Amino acid sequence: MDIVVVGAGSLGSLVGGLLAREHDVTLVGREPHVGTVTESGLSVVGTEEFRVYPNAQTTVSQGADLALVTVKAYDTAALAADLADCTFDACLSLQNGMGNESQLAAELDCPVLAGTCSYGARLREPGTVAFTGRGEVVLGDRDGGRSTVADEVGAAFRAAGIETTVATDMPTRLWEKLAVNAGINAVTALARVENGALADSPADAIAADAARETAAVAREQDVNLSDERAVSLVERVVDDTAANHSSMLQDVSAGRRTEIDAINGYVADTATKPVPVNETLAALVRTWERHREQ
Ligand code: KPL
Repeated sequence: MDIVVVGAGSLGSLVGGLLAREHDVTLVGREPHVGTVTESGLSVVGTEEFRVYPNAQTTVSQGADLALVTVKAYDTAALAADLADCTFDACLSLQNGMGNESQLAAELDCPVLAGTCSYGARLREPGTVAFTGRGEVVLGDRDGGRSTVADEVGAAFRAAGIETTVATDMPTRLWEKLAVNAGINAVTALARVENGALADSPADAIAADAARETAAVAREQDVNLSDERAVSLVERVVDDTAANHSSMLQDVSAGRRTEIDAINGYVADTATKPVPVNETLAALVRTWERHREQ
């Protein structure tokens, strides 16, 4: 399969690198990462170690069988407009936050699949991505139900050795993933700790409360997500990705904008009842973001 990975940051580089073992992959990212990959290949270190030689470029200039989107949620709308000029057979969003798929589908003339990914990754230096935790990719039709395209993309991921489930209940899965990110990302970013530090820590109750509030908002949207399931998913991901720096911690450490608006901010904005833990986490991270800009 011919795959363009748009957003070769930590996760995009890891998933793109794994896919490149089996498929023709083009990574679209920023310099100096792109230049280093072009010159010396992409080195994956940690949980599995290997080097692959995908194409790498800074803009999307061609179509492909699959556009795999891993950009930050706040870049989705602009990217969707850029992708509209290329022809893809399918598009898969493996991004944090809600609403990415509908923004892509509004511009693209191909099926847009929804996906979640709990693999842990960190861009260590240009050309090198650390594989910090084996997780799972779950993908499927964004509105739920069976889809041949999702089966084909799932088979392509599995052929590359990526743990992949094709699901028929993606709307629920996206809320589950939102609960995990709402519980883990802001807390680890504010405390400046890796995911595993949340286990049995003074902050694990904050993470659990953020996940419970997210489950309550999901139920307001007619999504069947219990408090218990939301909390147990947070605990499982904390365990599975213990050595990982969450994407928000990576953003804060690098002085970059975060995805707070699409995670705790989204929960707070969508809730019809108070969600004080998500509101507090969103306010703290937004305060950091504003301070960083001054
Ligand atoms: O999605 C993640 C993220 O960091 O954004 C988790 C699953 C929490 C892994 O770190």
